[in-house]
Amino acid sequence: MFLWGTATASYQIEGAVAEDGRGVSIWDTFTREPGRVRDGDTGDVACDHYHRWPEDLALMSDLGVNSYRFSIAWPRIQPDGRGEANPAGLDFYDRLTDALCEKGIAAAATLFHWDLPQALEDEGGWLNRDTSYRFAEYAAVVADRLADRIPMWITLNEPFIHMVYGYALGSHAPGRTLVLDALPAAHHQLLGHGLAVRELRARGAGKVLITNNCTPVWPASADPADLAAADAYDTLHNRLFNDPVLLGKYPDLSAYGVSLDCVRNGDLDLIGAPLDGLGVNYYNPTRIAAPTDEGLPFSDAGVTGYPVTAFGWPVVPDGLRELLTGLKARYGDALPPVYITENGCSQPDDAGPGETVDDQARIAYLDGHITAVEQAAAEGVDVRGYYVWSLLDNFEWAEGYSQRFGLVHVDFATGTRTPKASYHWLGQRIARG
Ligand code: GBH
Repeated sequence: MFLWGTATASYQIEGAVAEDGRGVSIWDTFTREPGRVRDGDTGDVACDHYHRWPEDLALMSDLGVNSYRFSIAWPRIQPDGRGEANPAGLDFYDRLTDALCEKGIAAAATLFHWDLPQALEDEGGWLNRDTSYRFAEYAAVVADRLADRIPMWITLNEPFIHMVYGYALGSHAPGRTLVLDALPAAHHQLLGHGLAVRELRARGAGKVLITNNCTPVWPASADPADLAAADAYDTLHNRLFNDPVLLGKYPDLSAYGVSLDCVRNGDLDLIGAPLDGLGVNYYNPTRIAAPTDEGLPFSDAGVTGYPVTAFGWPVVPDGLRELLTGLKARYGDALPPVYITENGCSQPDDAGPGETVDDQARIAYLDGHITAVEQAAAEGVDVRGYYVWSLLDNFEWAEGYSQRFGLVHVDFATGTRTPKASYHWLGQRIARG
């Protein structure tokens, strides 16, 4: 059965950051530092999903999705990132899971969508190899409680973005600016993934995946310098995360003046353990040119000539077909079934009070990308699910509440949810199959 779903993430929707024993996450810290997030927004209340989740489940049930991708907040389970589980934290996800089962919506739980316990960041976060072991321990605690009822597990969300924005450029928590020295954060996340897979398997968890954000890389021209730069970008963005999990080895990075000397014997055996699927988040392609400064082996030339979302991201539905057929061409039989675990766009909230947001640009975006998935399937790619980012307007990281990705409008002053035109459109699209 093809999975139609909506996706969310804990810090972006839950709020209730100080309730029921939840510990502090790096995003609690980051959002309190002046100048980090637009308008000083925080996830303290967000969509208040922690209290309003029954309403959100009813919205999904009415929409007609058969799966829901959400993430579990590590600091709710282990407030300091280690040791004894906090029962109230586990209880929250237990209730949510039971309610999903009752509604016949298959849970797809992401274990890490960027809200690391601050106590672990204080010891180096993902730059510290110990965090990988802590992550596996956390995965085991969650699986002990929920593996019998959650059919799909996603270890990490977009380790590339977490490394680049969190550790290389500093625009996300924990706000470090290490540039290429951030690379250990890639390996330690992937090692954490591999160690967690072992714990999940030992507890009979159903399907186990990782979600990577992938982008087709377009060279800016046929100039050899642009081609080489595009290859470098493809290696660092896509292959650095897909090769180790699908092929059990890292791509050769020696040409880029970086090395992964934190890799130890046996790590890649863990990281390369077979998966039941690859989660792919797709937003847009990337156009790359030769480097313009000394720091990086490429520069971003920008995709032009397409419509853009409110965020300014180019809208290229065929890029998703290109990405999927490209993955099949590159990995062949080593590519497991693919699930599009995120796809969607931001659009301004242009409705007056009480009006339905008539988000025609979002409808066109979703329609085009769903068609691209169908085309990739017709070209031989085994795609088994499509999750819209996102169910609700939510806390959009460094952009705060200024970028709205929801199928459902959220009034952040009152918490009121109102389905947008795209919600109604998607319901009909799902019903059509
Ligand atoms: C996802 O990250 C996250 O998983 C999710 O939490 C988040 O809310 C959602 O996307 C929306 O942001 O080529 O300059 O136009 C997505 C990571 C990074 C993908 C920036 C698109 C486009 C930049 N994104 N990228 S550009």
